[in-house]
Amino acid sequence: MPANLTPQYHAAEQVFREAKTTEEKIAGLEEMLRLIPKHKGSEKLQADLKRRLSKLRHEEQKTAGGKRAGHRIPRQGAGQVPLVGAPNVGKSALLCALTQARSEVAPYPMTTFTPTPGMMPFEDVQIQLIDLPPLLADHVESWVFELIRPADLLLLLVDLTAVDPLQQVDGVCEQLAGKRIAVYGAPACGGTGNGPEGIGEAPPGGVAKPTLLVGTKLDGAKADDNADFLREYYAGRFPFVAVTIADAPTLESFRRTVFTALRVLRVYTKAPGRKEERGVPYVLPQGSTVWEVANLVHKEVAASLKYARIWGARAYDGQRVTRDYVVQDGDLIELHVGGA
Ligand SMILES: Nc1nc2c(ncn2[C@@H]2O[C@H](COP(=O)(O)OP(=O)(O)OP(=O)(O)O)[C@@H](O)[C@H]2O)c(=O)[nH]1
Ligand SMILES: [Mg+2]
Repeated sequence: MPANLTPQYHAAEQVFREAKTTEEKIAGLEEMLRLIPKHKGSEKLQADLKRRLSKLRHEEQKTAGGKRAGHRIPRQGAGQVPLVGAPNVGKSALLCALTQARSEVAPYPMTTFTPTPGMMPFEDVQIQLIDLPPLLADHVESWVFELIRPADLLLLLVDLTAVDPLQQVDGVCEQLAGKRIAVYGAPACGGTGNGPEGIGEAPPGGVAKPTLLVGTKLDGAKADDNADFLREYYAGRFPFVAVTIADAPTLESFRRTVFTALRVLRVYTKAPGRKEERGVPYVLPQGSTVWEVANLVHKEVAASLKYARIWGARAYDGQRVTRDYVVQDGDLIELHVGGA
């Protein structure tokens, strides 16, 4: 039996044939299915359209699900720090130099297409760096910004051997602003935002991220001059630090700068009566109290906390403090619960 297809149906079929993405193809098939004359003669064709539609939907789900799962990076360690910048500035090379992670490094731009996390050791903590595709590209996928939004700190990389370092920085800031991500100089390293307490003001519906400006390839030609220029140009706006993957001491001090910029502190705990043994520290935001440390140890410890004893830079050894005591980086704490 003939299907007697209408001109509207043929037009929809044409749109479907020209569709490029799975999403467009699905929309095209849905429209065809809507327009197809519903009678016995078109049953076979209807079934065929439904089968193709279901296959495409399945495919879409698989890739969308995969994308979400693959591009969401659970926070680990003392902070989550994406590397952002123009193409070829050395993001992947820096990740490889500072962590055990591997991300392709190449002398040409647009090498990185997927995010790569890596843990950067600093003293007794680890900081999570994330290598990203370049931001100054014709098309930047939206998941890149989704990974930047929850960051604790951004490293904005600029190539010190480039002819246009200013353009690179401004271009990246503009791109981020277009996605409602404002950047401001990390306060712990001398930066200030335009908001209260030197924090950057977030645009409506957006976020503001503390940022370190990182000049790369310091070993390259004219890099010193560009470093001096950028440091001065962005003074008061972005703290500036210059690095090269070719010099280990520079990288060592860079690790410390990143840790400082995160504004976190390390606290060690010991059971009452035990001798001091500094194991893996708890990492908390600066300004945290004994109470917040207790909560990290265990909710029940916090609930029955009576007082604490502290060994640290601002206390005399074993000083008894209350739960509101503000802890310092490196403090050793003994939490006393119940009637102890
Ligand atoms: N001399 C020198 N070259 C470097 C340094 N860091 C990176 N490079 C070189 O710069 C080029 C680009 O490095 P990548 O790490 O691939 O740059 P990227 O920013 O990840 O590039 P995309 O992924 O394309 O955005 C490579 O040839 C690196 O070897 C450095 O400190 N000194
Ligand atoms: Mg790369």
